[in-house]
Amino acid sequence: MSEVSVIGLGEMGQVLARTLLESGRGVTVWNRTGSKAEPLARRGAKVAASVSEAIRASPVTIICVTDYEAARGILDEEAARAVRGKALVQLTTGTPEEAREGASWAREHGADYLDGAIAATPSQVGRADTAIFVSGSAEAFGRAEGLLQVLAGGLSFMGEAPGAASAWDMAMLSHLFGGLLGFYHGALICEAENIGVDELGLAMEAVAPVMGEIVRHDGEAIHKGDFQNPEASLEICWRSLELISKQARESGLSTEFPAFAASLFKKGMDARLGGEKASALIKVLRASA
Ligand code: FVH
Repeated sequence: MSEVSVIGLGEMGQVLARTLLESGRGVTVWNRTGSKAEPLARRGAKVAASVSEAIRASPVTIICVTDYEAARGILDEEAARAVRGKALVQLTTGTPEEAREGASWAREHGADYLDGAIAATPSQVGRADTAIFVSGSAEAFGRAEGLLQVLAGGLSFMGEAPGAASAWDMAMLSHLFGGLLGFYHGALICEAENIGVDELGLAMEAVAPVMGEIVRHDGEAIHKGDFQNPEASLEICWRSLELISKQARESGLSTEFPAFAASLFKKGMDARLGGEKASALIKVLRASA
């Protein structure tokens, strides 16, 4: 028996398996394209001939493949028989609904199910400050906690609702990609003004805690529904976005990102929210859901 099996050896799965091996755990691996298991076998991993063999090899199995469709395809009838009494940790990115479906499938086949999200890139796995969110069966968490802690010092159990970890993941990814789109547009501005984009990246890292405070204040305002007495009104933010659009036109840059953001804030202006906090834009977004 191994201590843990890892199914899916893409960029992320490779690192998960390697990190567990390096921590001295006994690891069994399986991947659709078998050649990806070879570097891990050289480091001491056992290579299973099938998914069900991998699941049978350990009390805990971690799955990390492209998406839930791939995961559903992998978990065939033979795998369904193998999971009885095992803990299954699904680290494939998916929606809360997919996590709930995964939990039902596991319950139906007698497995303890944990759904999780890795809030890191492969090179960040194994660090004390790396975050993995998991939710679902407390029993499965008890069995997998020590292993997951090896992968991410910032491991958090978000409760027994199977969809909770995915909801956290989707919400944080929404912020990440929104921010990255803004950063890529910022890169265009830097290029137009002969500023190194690497310098912009460094500057953004330095101001991240202050920016994080703004996000925290917005979270509190939205949670309480209190949008009065703004430090930065929705109108002033809209004006800034209009300026970014103007700069893009002046410099012959793409206006796609600032025009999109400004158009959303303009809806806030039209809804007479200009004098409220910028986070009052949530009212517009809720209304157009
Ligand atoms: N890479 C990252 O930075 C992110 C960080 C946050 C979390 N994600 C999620 O992790 C999942 C896997 O991502 P990945 O980066 O490892 O993805 P790939 O390198 O493309 O590897 C994909 C693996 O999935 C296997 N696979 C795909 N389809 C099937 C299938 N139908 N049947 C069996 N296996 C399948 C693929 O196998 P192969 O192509 O090597 O045979 C790889 O093992 C993902 O949810 C991210 O959102 C990573």
